[in-house]
Amino acid sequence: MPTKEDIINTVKETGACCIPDFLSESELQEAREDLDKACADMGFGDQKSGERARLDSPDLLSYPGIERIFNHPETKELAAMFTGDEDPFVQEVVANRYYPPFPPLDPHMDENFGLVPPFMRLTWALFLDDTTAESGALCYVPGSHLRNYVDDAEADKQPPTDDEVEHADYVPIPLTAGTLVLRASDVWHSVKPINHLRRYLTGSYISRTRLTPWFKKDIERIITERAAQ
Ligand SMILES: O=C(O)CCC(=O)C(=O)O
Repeated sequence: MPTKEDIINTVKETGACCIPDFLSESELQEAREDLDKACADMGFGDQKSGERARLDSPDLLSYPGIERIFNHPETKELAAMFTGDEDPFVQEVVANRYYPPFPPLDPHMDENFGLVPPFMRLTWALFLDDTTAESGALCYVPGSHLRNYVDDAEADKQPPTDDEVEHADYVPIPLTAGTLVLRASDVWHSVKPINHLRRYLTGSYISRTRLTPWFKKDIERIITERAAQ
């Protein structure tokens, strides 16, 4: 059983780490039921094959089976260890439901070169369905997040090229339902073609104390929007 320190070291070194069986069977079932309710309530009641429902709203927290996962003490503790911030900010509150068949997601990164200082932001995803290496696996390039950090010791470090990101060696992460995947938010990733129902909840935690001006503004915007809801 890896310790929390082992888990965080793995995320820092490789960009990702899986924690299987993060939820009990009953928690998993409640999360699935609540995600289906949220999809119906938020306009995806008649989702069709080949469509992706992406819900991006703090309203998801009003569903107890979903809220439990976003406020899970262990994820919070891991995020605090990763960011070095006692109380990192919950930046994203998102749920996804893909109805198969759905095409692969091309290799990409969520954060451009230099946007995120090292280990400032942790993304987690709690998967509600099994994925295999052939169907629906999230893939990543171990160590690629390190390419995205500006490094004072390497003044002429260049951003990765589109070609590098497209042709890197992507490793699939097959997993069972109930697995939590932690990833450095800027690790390069892609998704294999999806041939089965694929649902997950995902969020990100960002350090409050090491924010760059861009993120400071973005977080002020999120706080204002949430207060108005
Ligand atoms: O569905 C996933 O696992 C990843 C989705 C993704 O990379 C994206 O929406 O940018």
